[in-house]
Amino acid sequence: MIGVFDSGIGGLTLLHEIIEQLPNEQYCYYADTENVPYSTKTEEQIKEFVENAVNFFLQKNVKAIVLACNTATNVCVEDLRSRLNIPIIAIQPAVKVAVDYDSTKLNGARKKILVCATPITLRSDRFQRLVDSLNADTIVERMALPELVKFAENEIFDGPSFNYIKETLNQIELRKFGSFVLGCTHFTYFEPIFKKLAPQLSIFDGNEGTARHLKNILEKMNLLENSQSKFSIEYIESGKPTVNIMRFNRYIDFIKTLY
Ligand code: DGN
Repeated sequence: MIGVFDSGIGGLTLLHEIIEQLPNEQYCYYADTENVPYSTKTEEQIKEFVENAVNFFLQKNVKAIVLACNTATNVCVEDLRSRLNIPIIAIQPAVKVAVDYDSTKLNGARKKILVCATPITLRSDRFQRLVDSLNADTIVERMALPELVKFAENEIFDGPSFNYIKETLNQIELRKFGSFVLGCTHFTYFEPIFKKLAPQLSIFDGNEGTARHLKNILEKMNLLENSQSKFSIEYIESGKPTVNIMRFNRYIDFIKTLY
């Protein structure tokens, strides 16, 4: 079994991509519904929330844990990797993919990259290290869109969320940018709105790369499930004795419309 964690339903966008690449596995998706959104929490609190999920996964004897939450990656991944002896695969903003795209597709005419993520991700040391590791001439700008997490959790995918993104993008000179990086798994739900408001920009998220990384690691460790009959998904919501499966299925159906 593979444990997939997010503060809420954002990580379902990554789970969907993982299932595309690894269709035979058993999954346990843990949404920390009781504590979402993480933007209003301290790092200490987030560490505690992630620890609860990790302990839950360990009791289930998972073979790998996926942090499908950029915020959790930035706060916890190093500590988890130093303590646990199963693979911890962690999503992070796909800045490098955007840089590679810019340098090949834009014929060297390098433009700025706009990274949209939670305030915690954008101000984290880990994200700063990622930016520092890029070519010095790459310009990365940050934009926090914390309200999008709430819109996503409430299944508000147009109207108020459209206006919120539009008003925020209106405050910047979009023509200076070559691409958006959606550095929060909740933001992938709004990709069609970003596309509509800025059709000239390329959009990247970390889902495809993270799923590929998970596949490579499991392959190397000889831990891939080959038998088709084994596929299953279990959903867990913190603080809730029963899970609203219909709600999860609605998100999964919506994610399918994004691709
Ligand atoms: N989905 C999470 C992320 O990728 O950062 C964060 C959501 C939140 O709780 N703020």
